[in-house]
Amino acid sequence: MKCRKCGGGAALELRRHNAAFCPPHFIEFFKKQVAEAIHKHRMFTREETVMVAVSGGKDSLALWDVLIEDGYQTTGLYLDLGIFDYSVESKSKCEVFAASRGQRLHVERVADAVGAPIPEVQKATRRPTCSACGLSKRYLMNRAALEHGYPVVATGHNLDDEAATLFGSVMHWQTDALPRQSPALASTHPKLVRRVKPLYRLSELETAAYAFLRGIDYIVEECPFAKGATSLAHKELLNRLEETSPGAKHNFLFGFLEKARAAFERIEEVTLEACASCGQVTTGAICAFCKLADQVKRQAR
Ligand code: Q46
Ligand code: ZN
Ligand code: ZN
Repeated sequence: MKCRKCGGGAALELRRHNAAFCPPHFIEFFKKQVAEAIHKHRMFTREETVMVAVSGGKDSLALWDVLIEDGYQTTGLYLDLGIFDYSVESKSKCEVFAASRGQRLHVERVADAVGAPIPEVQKATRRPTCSACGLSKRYLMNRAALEHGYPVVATGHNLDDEAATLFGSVMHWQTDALPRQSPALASTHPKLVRRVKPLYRLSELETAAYAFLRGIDYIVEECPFAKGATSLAHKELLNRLEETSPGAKHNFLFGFLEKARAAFERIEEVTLEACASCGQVTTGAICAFCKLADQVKRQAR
């Protein structure tokens, strides 16, 4: 196997691109894919400061690293979910990374906002852990960016994540989720910041290779609640498909984005109101996050 660029020994074969790269040229390829994502979807400019949501895992830290390397202005956001040792260790990985790059890291404790750490939220609300966690993360990311005046939040979702989410939405024909599946969600309200996913063109294997080659120290263990999640089953299924036909994941996701997504956009835009309790956007009177936090607090009384 030879590097497509220099003919030297290749370290990584990318079957869906029918190419192989040596370490320096793989890093170059990786950076180009990120640059293309940012450019194509006008994710942010060099004048803006990007708030990078980091979990301590390979994807979000690789994303932060590549943005710093490319000269973007960034700041980190770590949401402490209060998930036992997993949260303790992942927070420390983020702090060490931020300090080594001279970057600012904002830390927010989910328990302070919701009233209990994530493992206890399920008991108080009987809502599946990951659903309460996902809702809280989206809400707190937006709130933190607004509070500190950052116009955009970037997350480390990669091609595998995006293809698996799309697969899940299609399996259940969640037609309201489909138009929201995008590498870049614009701000449609003054209280809503832009949300972008600059790694959507790169596979999980590629972000792992980048993190390894760049010497990033990340948390290898998954969140204990990830086990048995349907999204993991969908990922496995897509991986099996990818093995027999390289490029399957890419075609599935990119085909949707290019040819099908627009068909699901609702003609009638929903009207966003300010939540009567917290002032953030909602389609009802009280936002889903405030309802969740209220349930947790009532249970604790
Ligand atoms: S952190 Fe939260 Fe994930 Fe853990 S509880 Fe589920 S959603 S699995 S990305
Ligand atoms: Zn090379
Ligand atoms: Zn609210």
